[in-house]
Amino acid sequence: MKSNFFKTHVVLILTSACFLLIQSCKPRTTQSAAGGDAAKSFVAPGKYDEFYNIVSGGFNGQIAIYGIPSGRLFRIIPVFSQSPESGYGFSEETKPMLNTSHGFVPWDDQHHIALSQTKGEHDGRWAFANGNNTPRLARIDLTTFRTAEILEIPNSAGNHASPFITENSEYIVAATRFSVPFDDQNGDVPINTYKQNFKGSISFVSVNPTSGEMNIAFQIRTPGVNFDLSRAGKGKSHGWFFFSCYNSEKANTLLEVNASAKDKDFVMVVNWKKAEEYLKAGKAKKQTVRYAHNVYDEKTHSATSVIKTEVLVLDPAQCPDMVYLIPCPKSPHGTDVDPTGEYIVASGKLAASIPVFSFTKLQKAIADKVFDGEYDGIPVIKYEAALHGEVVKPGLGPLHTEFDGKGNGYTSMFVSSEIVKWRLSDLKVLDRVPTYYSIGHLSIPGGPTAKPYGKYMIAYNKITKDRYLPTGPELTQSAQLFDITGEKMKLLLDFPTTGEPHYAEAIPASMLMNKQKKFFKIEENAHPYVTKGEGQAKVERKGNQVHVWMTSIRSHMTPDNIEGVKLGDEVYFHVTNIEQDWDAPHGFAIKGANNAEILIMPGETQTLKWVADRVGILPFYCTDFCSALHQEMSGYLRVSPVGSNVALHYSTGTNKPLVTDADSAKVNGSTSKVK
Ligand code: RUQ
Ligand code: CUA
Repeated sequence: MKSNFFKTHVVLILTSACFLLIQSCKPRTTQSAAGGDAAKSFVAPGKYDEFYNIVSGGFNGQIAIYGIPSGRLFRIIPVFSQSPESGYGFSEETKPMLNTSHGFVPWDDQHHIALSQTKGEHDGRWAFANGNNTPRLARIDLTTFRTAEILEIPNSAGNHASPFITENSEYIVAATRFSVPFDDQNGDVPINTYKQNFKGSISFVSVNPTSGEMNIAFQIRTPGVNFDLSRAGKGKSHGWFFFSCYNSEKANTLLEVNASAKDKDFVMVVNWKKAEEYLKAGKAKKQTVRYAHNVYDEKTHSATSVIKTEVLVLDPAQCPDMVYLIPCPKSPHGTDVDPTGEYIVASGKLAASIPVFSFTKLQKAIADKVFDGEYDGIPVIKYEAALHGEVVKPGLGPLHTEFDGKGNGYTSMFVSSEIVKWRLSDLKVLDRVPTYYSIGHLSIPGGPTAKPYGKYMIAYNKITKDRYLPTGPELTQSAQLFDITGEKMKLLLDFPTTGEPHYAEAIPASMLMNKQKKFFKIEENAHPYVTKGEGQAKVERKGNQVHVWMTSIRSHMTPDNIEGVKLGDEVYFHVTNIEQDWDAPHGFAIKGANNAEILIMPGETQTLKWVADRVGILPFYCTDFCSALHQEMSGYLRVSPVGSNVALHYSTGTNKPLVTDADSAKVNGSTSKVK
């Protein structure tokens, strides 16, 4: 993002130098922004925040949860990236979550968040997230704050315009950033045959209203443009989707210049109700593809990964009245729909104004066929015919717009480092406030819904220069909190963020805090290696695999002495946390573990695979400070040479006498057992 924009900036300087000379793009100094309002962002110790802020992590592939207005960080949810902290992506149960048609892909680049909606408002059930690198969508369960599902997207290369959601969570979309040859085509073609061979795709992913499970309902094959962002229509524009696209030039090299050649790119308008009709009428073609669908089951506490092989593709050429284009100035980035569904705001990164389209006018233009020719067979609506008007001289580098529900839009300006507030009705600029520095996305709680909660606005900045204590070559990214209750926006607080946030949503604390999962019921645990009580703990050998059925409870593990493991054995520690209490996780780690530790929630079973790489005594212990005797929560594993006659033996609480290896089979004690 950063480097792209620096390049963009260079192009901008080259192409519109005089424009830049009259408009200062330098942010004002830190001094002039000093202030903030401690009282308004202060959440007293022991008090709760008003909102959960669910923030994308960018290149860390995770999601972070902050409190608003305090800016306090509560949790990092591993989504597309492995987490050594929890064992996500390392434990045997969670590894399948990161399976793809490319194999195990343990990281991604996570840009956008969409919260589930009912009737255009947040319903507090799920958060959806995109993986921009290896095209994927994730669903996070907001009762556990954990990743519940990951779906790979075929015919796609860079899932950037995603996940945007319809007002009843009918669909989330995934539109490809890079056009490429489709998965069933021979992709071994010269890159300079882009114009003939490269195609774009938009996936409509259905969301099961009860379980939340995602499935690719259909895809639309599009001209070979780059999709950037999108928004669903709402209210009067329900049934429609809007996508910004750039590189209508179909350049395949030096895009910074070649994809900015034309005066206008497009907003692609999709009538998805129409698409559903075509689908029903059998107009979609079945295409052979390969993509992974990974689901985590909270009963077996395990994920499964299934490779799917078919997708339904609609071709706009065979489906009239399904797709239209509206010309849009200069490489549009965000395309945002206001709470009423009437206005569609498209932000051309290189444009000097912000066009605002009217859904009513758009419908009329379509009905009257006020077209300006075609692009790859898709009708292009006359710019003026769909235009409500332009916000004139808003600033430089408009990216994204959010709404306060009171008739105003707030647009982030990357190049001039500011947020500009303007009125939807007459497009008048009302206020501007500097950001520190180079803002990307911004978020107003409920901003993308039909009923924004307003009150706060959060800016997510790419660059912080002089705002924080420096930390070597890389400085922190950060967010800034503004009060938007008055006519003028007011800076309240700076807070550093983890990763590089792109989009975020915020939802009232009251919608989530009372429905949090406190623990998993042990009697419902259907894990194949569950141990429901200490009496069931055991160790069994299967060839060179040793399976340990282990329990954890404050403050010991059962078994805690294990002997008879041989060099080279694969040991699977299946640890069940048998606590039935809120916030009582236990960890498990063993010396030399070359994957991670695991963190096991109450009532849950997780498995750590470990290979005995040396002869000796290897301690294991709990990594989560769980009680006054947490340091005592530990055990020993003995590894003997291959061919040794030490029998497999496990015990807890048995202070067995010194025995010879040959004698070990005769050992007796309360829970001492020999296999
Ligand atoms: S983008 S900073 Cu990846 Cu959403 Cu605009
Ligand atoms: Cu369990 Cu520390």
